[in-house]
Amino acid sequence: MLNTVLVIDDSIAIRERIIRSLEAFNLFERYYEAEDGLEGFKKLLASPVDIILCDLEMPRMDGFKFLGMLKSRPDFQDVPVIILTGMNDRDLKVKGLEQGASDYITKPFDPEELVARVKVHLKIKHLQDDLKRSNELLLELSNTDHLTGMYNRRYLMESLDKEVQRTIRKGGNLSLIILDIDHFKQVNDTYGHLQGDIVLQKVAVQLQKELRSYDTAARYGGEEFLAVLPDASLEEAIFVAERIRIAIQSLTFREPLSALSITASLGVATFAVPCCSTVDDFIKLADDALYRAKTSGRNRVEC
Ligand code: GH3
Ligand code: MG
Ligand code: MG
Ligand code: MG
Repeated sequence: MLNTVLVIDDSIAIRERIIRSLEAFNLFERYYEAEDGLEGFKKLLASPVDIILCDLEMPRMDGFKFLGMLKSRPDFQDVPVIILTGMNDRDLKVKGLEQGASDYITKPFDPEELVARVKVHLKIKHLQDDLKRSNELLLELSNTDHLTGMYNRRYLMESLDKEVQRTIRKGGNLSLIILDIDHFKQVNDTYGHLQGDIVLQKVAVQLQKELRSYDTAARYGGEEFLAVLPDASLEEAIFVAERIRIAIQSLTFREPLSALSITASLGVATFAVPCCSTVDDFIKLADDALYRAKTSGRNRVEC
């Protein structure tokens, strides 16, 4: 196992006894020691650990202050702390648990009990870590379009809503580009759906290349993409849209698509009260512009 532990106690003898007990069971790859809470916190900042064993009464920073500091930091909140208390410190044990300690060990301690308790809390810690990772992955998946790896509509709507609220509060520019590939059905009809997917992936990559790092692009629907451009005026957004249009028109493909060339129509809108006051109004504005681009010949930008 690759666990690491931090042992905080002002008594060198106790620290050594604890570490010797743990070493006998090969639970840890690395042991860190500190003589009080302050030194412990410094060590922790330099090297995060999987579990902490912490004395209560220590000079400078005692165990309670250490616990308070640790539990107020989101990055250390989940690290289990086992407090080391004297035989008759019932109130201290309770206070320690109330302040976020996971467990306590009574001094003088029994090595086997110490190891057994440490094992339990390491197991819980690792389950918690797994759960956190799964949640992060799930969140990422729920925001991602599977075909292109771009953000999906769900994420985009959330992020556009935030941008709209920010613009209403603070003013400034906010622009939107909707892109729809022209006659895409023909691509599928001619080359098949799988080749159509490859075209969508390539458009996605190209679109993201033409945007700035703080713009958000997403796959909005089948062959429709949307880009949110914070701090971009209508003129600037039209400029970007035109650049995207040319980049799409210039795309080349490998066999069996080497004869294919595609174009896209783009609608651009800028958020401005009172023309629009909600996300839906804003998208409708860009969508109307897209419709005009389609009806006036395709492969063009309208606003
Ligand atoms: P227009 O120029 O008016 O936009 O014509 P179009 O053919 O692009 O528009 P239409 O809405 O008629 O067709 C869109 C096509 O996009 C139909 C649908 O099968 C295809 N499509 C939607 N999602 C996907 C996908 O994930 N993969 C592939 N390969 N095709 C898709
Ligand atoms: Mg002490
Ligand atoms: Mg469409
Ligand atoms: Mg289309």
